[in-house]
Amino acid sequence: MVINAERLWDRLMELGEIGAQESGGVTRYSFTEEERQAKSLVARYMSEAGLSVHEDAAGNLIGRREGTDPQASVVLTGSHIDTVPDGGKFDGALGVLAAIEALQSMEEQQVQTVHPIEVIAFTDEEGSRFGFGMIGSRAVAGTLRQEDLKHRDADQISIEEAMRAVKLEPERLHEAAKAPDQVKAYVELHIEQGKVLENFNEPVGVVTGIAGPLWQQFTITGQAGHAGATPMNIRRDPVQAAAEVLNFIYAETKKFPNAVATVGKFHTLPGGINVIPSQVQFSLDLRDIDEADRDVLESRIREYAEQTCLKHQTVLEIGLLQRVAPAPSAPEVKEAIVQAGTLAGRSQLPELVSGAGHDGMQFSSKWPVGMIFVRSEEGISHSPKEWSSQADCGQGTEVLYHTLLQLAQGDTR
Ligand code: HGY
Ligand code: MN
Ligand code: MN
Repeated sequence: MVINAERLWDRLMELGEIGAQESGGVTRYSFTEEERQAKSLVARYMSEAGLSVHEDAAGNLIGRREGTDPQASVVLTGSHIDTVPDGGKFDGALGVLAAIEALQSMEEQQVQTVHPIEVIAFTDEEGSRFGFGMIGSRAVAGTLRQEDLKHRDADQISIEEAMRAVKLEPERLHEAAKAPDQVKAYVELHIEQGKVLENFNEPVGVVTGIAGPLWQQFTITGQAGHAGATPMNIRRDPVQAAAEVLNFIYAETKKFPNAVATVGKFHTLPGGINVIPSQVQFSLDLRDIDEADRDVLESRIREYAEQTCLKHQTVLEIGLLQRVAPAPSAPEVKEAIVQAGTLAGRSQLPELVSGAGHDGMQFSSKWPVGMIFVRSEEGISHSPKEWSSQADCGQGTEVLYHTLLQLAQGDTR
């Protein structure tokens, strides 16, 4: 192996201890003490790999390895080290640590590349804290707007306030943006988070495209009342309306071959056992690799929800949290990954779509993007049970090493 799989594994396990939960899962939200500890550990790994390390105006942690041509555009790689609540040790973390491992191995083997290579731990990819994600990669893409920083967490702290609390200056966000001609390509290694590779009995795969997530907040307002004294036929019960809307969402989504719908948050107010709720709020995460299909599904859901809430004499509001377009992989990056697979001893890398969203989606309209997937055991992710084997992580990192060499026009002299 051209990379040190044991070193990578030890770092994965060490990073996984920061934000560890009793469940065995990991919770590391952006702009928190857990994230600060994780970033200083990863910065140490970057230094050990011989990289120059800095944090940009959006809080992205960046390790850079120079190439022989100081004028050459940069090859980007990396992922994120923030997590979902009670998530796993591999989602995001593997992509950052594998990239550091690949660059450290190049350094130890005195391999030179023409293009510089940067590994980035992007700020807040998940969106778990504020309901708005990919903050760091949007900043690098130059698409993060000041108004995006108004999203608030459960304690009503805005992204802007949270950034200032960790000494970031949101008014300087534009400094994190990279112009398209500054970047040659972006490649990310990530766990698959599904069962395709396991079904193929393959440790590593190449991604053909990333499904686009649409996140919405539904609020249905009715009339609070006495659970015992209010006959069913005069209630204006928002939960009854929501139940019919949810059933429609699941049934309608199944009519589209690649669409998925998830209601991850569901909250009733005032929340008394014997009180007909005055209001219900729920989130909708709607995804498809085909944007036209997602648009049709979105409008059917909206129409049905409007009719249903009217029928129940309740008031509907649908708030947009984030809308990310599906992102196709660039042929030249996909080809580099397939070639790298051959060099890593895996000549026929299986191809698959990413159902999960990733930072690379923010770049696909600006510079070539591609992804390498590592098998997830039982396809489980966003869970303490998330797991990939040391061997699979090593294999994936080997493919990343060769991919970076090809993209950065390195030679293994
Ligand atoms: O939600 C996602 O697809 C990713 O885990 N952020
Ligand atoms: Mn995730
Ligand atoms: Mn991820």
